[in-house]
Amino acid sequence: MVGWLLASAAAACIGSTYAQPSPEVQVRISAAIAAAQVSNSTDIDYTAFVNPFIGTDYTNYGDVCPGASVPFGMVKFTTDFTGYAPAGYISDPSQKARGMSPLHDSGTGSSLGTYGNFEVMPLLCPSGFDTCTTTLAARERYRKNDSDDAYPGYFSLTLDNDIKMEATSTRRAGLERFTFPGGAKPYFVLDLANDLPASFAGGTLDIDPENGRITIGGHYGSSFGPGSYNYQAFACYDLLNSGTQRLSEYGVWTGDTYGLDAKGLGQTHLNLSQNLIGGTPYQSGALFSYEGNPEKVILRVGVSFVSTDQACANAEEEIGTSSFEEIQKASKALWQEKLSKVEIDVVNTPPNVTEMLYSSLYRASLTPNNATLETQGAFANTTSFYFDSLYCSWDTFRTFYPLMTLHSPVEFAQIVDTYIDGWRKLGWMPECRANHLPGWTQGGSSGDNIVAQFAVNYHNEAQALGIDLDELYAALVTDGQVNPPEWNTMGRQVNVYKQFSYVPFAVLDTGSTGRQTREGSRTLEYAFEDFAIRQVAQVLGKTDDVEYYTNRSYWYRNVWDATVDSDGYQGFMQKRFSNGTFYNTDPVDCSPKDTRSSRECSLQEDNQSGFYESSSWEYSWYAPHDTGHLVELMGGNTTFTDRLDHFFEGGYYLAGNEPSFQQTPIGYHYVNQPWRSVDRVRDVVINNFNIDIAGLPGNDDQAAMATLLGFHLLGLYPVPSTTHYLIVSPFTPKYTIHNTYLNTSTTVTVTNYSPASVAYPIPDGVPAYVKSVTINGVPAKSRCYIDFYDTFRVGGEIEIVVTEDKTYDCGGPVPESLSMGGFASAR
Ligand SMILES: *[C@@H]1O[C@H](CO)[C@@H](O)[C@H](O)[C@H]1NC(C)=O
Ligand SMILES: *[C@@H]1O[C@H](CO)[C@@H](O)[C@H](O)[C@H]1NC(C)=O
Ligand SMILES: *[C@@H]1O[C@H](CO)[C@@H](O)[C@H](O)[C@H]1NC(C)=O
Ligand SMILES: *[C@@H]1O[C@H](CO)[C@@H](O)[C@H](O)[C@H]1NC(C)=O
Ligand SMILES: *[C@@H]1O[C@H](CO)[C@@H](O)[C@H](O)[C@H]1NC(C)=O
Ligand SMILES: *[C@@H]1O[C@H](CO)[C@@H](O)[C@H](O)[C@H]1NC(C)=O
Ligand SMILES: *[C@@H]1O[C@H](CO)[C@@H](O)[C@H](O)[C@H]1NC(C)=O
Ligand SMILES: *[C@@H]1O[C@H](CO)[C@@H](O)[C@H](O)[C@H]1NC(C)=O
Ligand SMILES: *[C@@H]1O[C@H](CO)[C@@H](O)[C@H](O)[C@H]1NC(C)=O
Ligand SMILES: *[C@@H]1O[C@H](CO)[C@@H](O)[C@H](O)[C@H]1NC(C)=O
Ligand SMILES: CC(=O)N[C@H]1CO[C@H](CO)[C@@H](O)[C@@H]1O
Repeated sequence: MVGWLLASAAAACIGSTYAQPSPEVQVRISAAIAAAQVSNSTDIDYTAFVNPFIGTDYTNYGDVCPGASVPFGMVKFTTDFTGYAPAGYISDPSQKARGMSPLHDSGTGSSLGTYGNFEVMPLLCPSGFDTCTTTLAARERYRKNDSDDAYPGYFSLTLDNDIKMEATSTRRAGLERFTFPGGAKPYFVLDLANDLPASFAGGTLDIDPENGRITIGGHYGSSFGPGSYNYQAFACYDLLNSGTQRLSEYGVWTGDTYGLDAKGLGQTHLNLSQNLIGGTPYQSGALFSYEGNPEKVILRVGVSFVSTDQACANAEEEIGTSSFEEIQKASKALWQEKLSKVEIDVVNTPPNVTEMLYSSLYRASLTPNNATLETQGAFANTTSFYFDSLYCSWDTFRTFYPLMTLHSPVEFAQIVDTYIDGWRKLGWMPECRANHLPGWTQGGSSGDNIVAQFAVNYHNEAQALGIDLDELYAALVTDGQVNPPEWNTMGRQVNVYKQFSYVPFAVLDTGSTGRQTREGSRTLEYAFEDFAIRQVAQVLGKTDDVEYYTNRSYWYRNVWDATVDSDGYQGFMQKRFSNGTFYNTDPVDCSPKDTRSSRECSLQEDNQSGFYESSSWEYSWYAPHDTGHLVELMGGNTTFTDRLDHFFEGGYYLAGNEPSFQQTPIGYHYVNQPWRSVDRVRDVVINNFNIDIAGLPGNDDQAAMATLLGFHLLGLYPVPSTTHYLIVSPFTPKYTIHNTYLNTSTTVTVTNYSPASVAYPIPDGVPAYVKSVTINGVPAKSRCYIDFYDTFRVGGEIEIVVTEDKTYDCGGPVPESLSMGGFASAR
């Protein structure tokens, strides 16, 4: 997903002499990798290889949150900045910090930002309480140059007045530590009425000076969904650090940008309703100071989506009287447990690959946010697991869940439970859940591909993992059959899809409402979602349904217009009227080569393009379950190969967004030329990813991008909703994936691996192309793909022999395609 309301980002004028984060971050990571390479120890601290700042830049919009979090933490402490900063933090040193806050998402493209509630900003108020700079504009400050720091479980930032802010966290709570320059009286402003999207819809704040506690909370608006939707959030700030700190003054304040700057010393209560006239955000909160000019101040923070009482209880339960160091150590241990599920041969892997891989694996467990027992609205008191920020399924079905499949079925099952519970409570599975609210649907019901991914790979364990497959299937069939009255946030426009066997353009729909755009891409996505239902029907032995949904999964063909020509290539996906006539648009529209920069390519209401956030050039490759037939539609193996080369070399590939993830770099596998995919994936990685702040080509999108890179580095590529993974060419000579639920460990060894192959182009004579694949001593039936059931499920050894010779084909079947007899039976 790209930020569809994205305004022009402020052109920052950055000198080369100063930047963020601190250069020490990379120095520390490089030293840790170098030390691990020398010691050759098996006892490796993988957290030391993680760079949380990758994707926090302000040119590629990675929108990554580098904040302190535990795996899948609800709390992610970071500093909120002015300007375009959807995750709160941005590394752009020309932006100003306005406070640190506990709630954030990571990688979302929402241009207004998401969360950022309950910000606290340390202040120096030399002339006393009434002169404190409480309002947003008055309190924002630059950072100290080259000083931001973060690693798993820890975040810190130092303001230009030398006040340092640090944070560490648990799932629903955390500690903030502030260090003041010697001798200054510490003041803090706490914000009630501001979050990143400026969506305050009313709330209250109470100061209990006796107990040194501030409870705060209210209602706020969706960051990527209907503006009329509100969610509730609460926090509990304990100010006394178990009695070691003494409050001096306290009170409340309100302000605006036009001169309102009122403070109420000694007042303890605010109760504000939504400001219905709109305009600039209403500003309000608490202000307090400490006795005795302590150099350090610690604030304990609990958050909840249920109540202030629960926010306080969460802090008591998860933090209690633990020290900053104790919480940080516990967080680090949780990260080590997640990161060590994938162990590589660090000694012989290029350091940048190690850093990219562990930073990607880190973000692959950073989101979605585990808000179990913190439910509201339709989900209040649910007995299911509950995850927030499924942001969005359209982004994550492709690589995020297929990676989780390899090593984390327990976590995967919990998230599948949250998808099924969405169907139970709201009628359809969630598509995009942002701030506990249904967000905008981008394609159709991509959650179908997520729960199907789980079902086909773990149906034997589903029951033990708490998933009822019959219920999972009922949820799928609802998505596939029941048209919601309004399909902008859930489900699909399945009534007209079923009537016409594609989603027609300009169709009379008398029974439901939604944004009638993206007819080409919606048809393609609905068809692949139908394949997901087909796959689960097959697991459950529902023969009639298998046939029915197999048929529907071929409907992608109904938007193929064989007459359209672009750059000499014939046949493109196009939108179509209900009478069958195609409505042709230029396949170049909405591609990087589109010369009309004002064209609206996302969720806007006009009908210029039939494709979502991409072009027909790109979407014409999209039939992941039936690529073999696509090859035929495009005119056969040679044309397909030429066309795929032209797609990349002619400038149509868009590394920064999801539609290009799928299929294209590995498309050559389907025409039996896997070595071409090896070259192309090297091209994609080397030219688009790196270890610096601009090291992602676009929004991380709840780690969709991170897991894409993870697969590329491991030399695998998933076919979603199946048990298959294509074999490409690992960037590391050896890795082991541990599945602690199945009690299996699988080691992939790349014989003849050369670090010189981590380059584009791969130099002549350097081995990188797959010559043979052996699974537990037995030659694999194909060099091009493996089945989860034969490999990572059972554990053991996979040997991949690579060669410099670009002549080896699949040596057996090419990856499967449904209409050519593929996916014929469930494993
Ligand atoms: C590292 O240790 C392994 C065995 O644990 C050994 O085979 C390998 O040669 C060692 N590598 C280096 C660079 O010392
Ligand atoms: C950061 O460095 C720049 C360039 O050297 C300088 O202009 C600026 O004042 C510095 N900012 C701070 C907060 O020290
Ligand atoms: C806030 O004020 C509203 C009415 O304006 C009242 O209904 C509500 O109970 C008050 N809430 C608190 C916590 O004081
Ligand atoms: C959830 O449980 C709480 C506490 O028992 C109760 O006050 C609330 O009404 C329940 N909410 C719903 C929607 O059932
Ligand atoms: C989510 O939180 C619940 C409640 O603490 C816990 O049982 C579950 O294991 C957590 N899941 C993940 C994936 O962190
Ligand atoms: C599936 O399509 C085939 C061929 O068009 C047709 O014969 C069959 O009746 C269809 N099956 C179902 C269940 O729709
Ligand atoms: C189908 O409908 C479109 C839009 O109304 C129209 O332009 C086109 O001529 C129609 N095609 C046929 C074959 O009637
Ligand atoms: C195209 O490639 C596929 C996969 O290798 C192969 O089965 C097929 O025979 C090829 N077609 C032609 C016309 O060469
Ligand atoms: C590693 O990444 C850094 C930072 O992006 C880059 O400058 C350097 O060239 C990379 N090194 C290699 C060997 O790719
Ligand atoms: C994995 O091992 C644990 C501990 O030995 C055991 O309790 C569990 O049943 C095993 N799980 C499987 C799927 O074999
Ligand atoms: C911008 C655009 O392409 N608008 C078209 C939408 O569809 C109607 C009906 O075909 C056209 O008349 C518009 O030009």
